[in-house]
Amino acid sequence: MPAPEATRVMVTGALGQIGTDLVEELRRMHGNENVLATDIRELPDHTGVTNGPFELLSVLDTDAMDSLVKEYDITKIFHLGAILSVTGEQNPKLCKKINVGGTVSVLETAKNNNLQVYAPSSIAVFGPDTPKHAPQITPLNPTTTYGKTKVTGENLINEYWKKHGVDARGLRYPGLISWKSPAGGGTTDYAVEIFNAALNQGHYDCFVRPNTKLPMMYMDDAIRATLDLMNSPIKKIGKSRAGYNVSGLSFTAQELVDAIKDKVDGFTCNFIPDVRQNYADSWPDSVNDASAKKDWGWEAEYDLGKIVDSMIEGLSK
Ligand code: AKB
Repeated sequence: MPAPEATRVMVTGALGQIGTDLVEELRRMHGNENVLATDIRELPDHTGVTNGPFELLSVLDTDAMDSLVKEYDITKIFHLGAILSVTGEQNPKLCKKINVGGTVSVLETAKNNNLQVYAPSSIAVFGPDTPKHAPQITPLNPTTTYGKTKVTGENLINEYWKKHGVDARGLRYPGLISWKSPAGGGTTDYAVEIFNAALNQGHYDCFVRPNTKLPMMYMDDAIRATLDLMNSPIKKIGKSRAGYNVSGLSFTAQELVDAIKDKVDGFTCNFIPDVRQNYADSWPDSVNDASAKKDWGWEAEYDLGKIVDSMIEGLSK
């Protein structure tokens, strides 16, 4: 029997919040030299991503992407390079260009080189008409430009799968909470910033109202969900391949503040909602992830108490 093909992975947007954690885990699984980290930004000295190959890459440069895939003999791409909701509302043209153009680049490269692709979606695909406990299948009418680009991304994945047989998959990520790399440009960033502020200043000005409730997930769960989805046999991947709902937990901003106050003496928080409140209000409180559970066995592990302990421990290192 021929030896199974080695897995060699390319990650776009590798220096971002998800990329930093995902590259570390992929390198642990496949060996440092088999995971090519790429980003539009120069590699700083102080990141874990320095322990293996790194190349500068714009996700819009399909030719350069194709060359790197051939040079490093890549078998799958994790496409994390994207503009998030807040930056997307500030610069809608750039958001459409990077998010839609980048996904097309990756899918074209995958089609031409027979690669598997992971391209994440988001809870931002939902809009104000979505039930507050968001079903897997429901009309997608987001109000943010970012959300619209994520709907387009899901449609592109389905199109490349049906027309060209490209095995592309995605999750609708909730707000992600992690300590290794800062979040940036997103609405759910308050759930990360608050920990840094609590430990460094003892105070946080939160930009959403205390009763704002959103779907959230700890990064360790998100990385596990990503890899479980990608490693599942193709026969287990159903109609939701482009954007599986995955639930972690849901909490209000006030519940998060209270949980941190229990662990950080003297922590205070003011609520000063700004325009980001509108984006949060357009998203559901929680998601129904029955399809992910049924198709490939998804189950979250982190509750709020475990997240708070883990964030405080990680940031205190
Ligand atoms: C954002 O807030 O823009 C992202 C997301 C929910 O996709 N974290």
